Amino acid sequence: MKTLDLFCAIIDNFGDIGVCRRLALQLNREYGWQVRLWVDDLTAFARLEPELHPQAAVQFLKGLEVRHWTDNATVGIIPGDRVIEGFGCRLPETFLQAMAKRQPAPVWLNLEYLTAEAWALGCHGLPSPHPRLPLRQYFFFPGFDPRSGGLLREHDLIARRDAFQQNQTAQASFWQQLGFPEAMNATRRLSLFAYENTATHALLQALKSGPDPVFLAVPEGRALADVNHWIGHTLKAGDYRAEGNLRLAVLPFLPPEDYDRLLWACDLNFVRGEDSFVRAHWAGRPLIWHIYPQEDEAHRVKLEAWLDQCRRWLPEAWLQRQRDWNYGHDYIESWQRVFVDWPQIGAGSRNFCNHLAQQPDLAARLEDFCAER
Ligand code: TRH
Repeated sequence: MKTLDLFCAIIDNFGDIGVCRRLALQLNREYGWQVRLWVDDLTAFARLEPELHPQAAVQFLKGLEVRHWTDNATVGIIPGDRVIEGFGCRLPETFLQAMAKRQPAPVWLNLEYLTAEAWALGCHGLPSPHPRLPLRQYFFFPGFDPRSGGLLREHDLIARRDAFQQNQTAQASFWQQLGFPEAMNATRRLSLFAYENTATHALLQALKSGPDPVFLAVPEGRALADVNHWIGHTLKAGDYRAEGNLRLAVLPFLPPEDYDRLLWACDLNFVRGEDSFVRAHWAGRPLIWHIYPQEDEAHRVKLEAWLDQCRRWLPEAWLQRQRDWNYGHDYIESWQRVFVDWPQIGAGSRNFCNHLAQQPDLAARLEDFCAER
């Protein structure tokens, strides 16, 4: 059995731990790796795993050994066969020295942020020697291309999604369990997970004055501030409001498995960052991506690189909606147009998902990559 030390520093939001947790679980469940997951902020982690004890230095959860990554926590630890540094989080010096002493040295990877940019393909898998120690680190770039590190996708995910999407009773009981059975009566269901955005008001206005009843689920969080501003009221989890043809419900932060079901149950998902963005692809339904804003507008290039991946499957007008959303353009008419173009956008999104699902997933590529070394 292979042993792994996976390190995650939580900068802000949930993406870093969302990805690291998912990867750790999959490597353990599907490849039998024995995983020690080091996380510096267990309180943030506990939002995704409510059973986690934020005060415990060491605990076992869902087959994983979870360690609170504090100063000196790694002193005296013998590193595993493999070490993954999540998103360049920088390993402690003592741990690096322990890695250098180990024979053979662990296969050491830096799991990078997802990007569809061409330069990442050139860097994926490249080694980088440590300046002082006899160690080399490999860059591992997730991506949409068969030559990249791939996308996280559990082996049974698509089958579970299909079973859910084909089962009206399961969907009805899901909405019932969330406290909003009326979602089933709407013509379309949407979810809105995003950062603050000046374009939100136009979206809400378009849904309100749209031709059919639309149900919009808004998980508690940053996007809710814009919704509250538009509605002129402070909504909280569990609240429900009807405005014209818009039916608006506020959800609590869901366990990740329920969040997947929410994506599967909706006809259009607004997602953000990295992990929800990837999960929305696997829903096989249209998605609008709010990319994580970066300094010097670097995210614009990253957004265009993803749009290049979509172009074969989706109409140009839909790609323009992605730009409008990210750049805060508030075009009510364009949202109304979306419902007219729906069949084309829906079929294109499903085809794009099927195309991606034919490729090996990230964990499978990681397993092969490590085994080769
Ligand atoms: O939270 P994010 O904005 O994370 C971001 C990005 O990952 C970005 O790349 C990174 O640099 C930055 O953080 C620091 O968005 P993301 O990546 O979608 O992560 C959200 C996680 O929360 C994801 O795993 C899905 C999960 N989630 C739930 O489990 N339940 C919920 O109800 C919701 C709304 C999300």
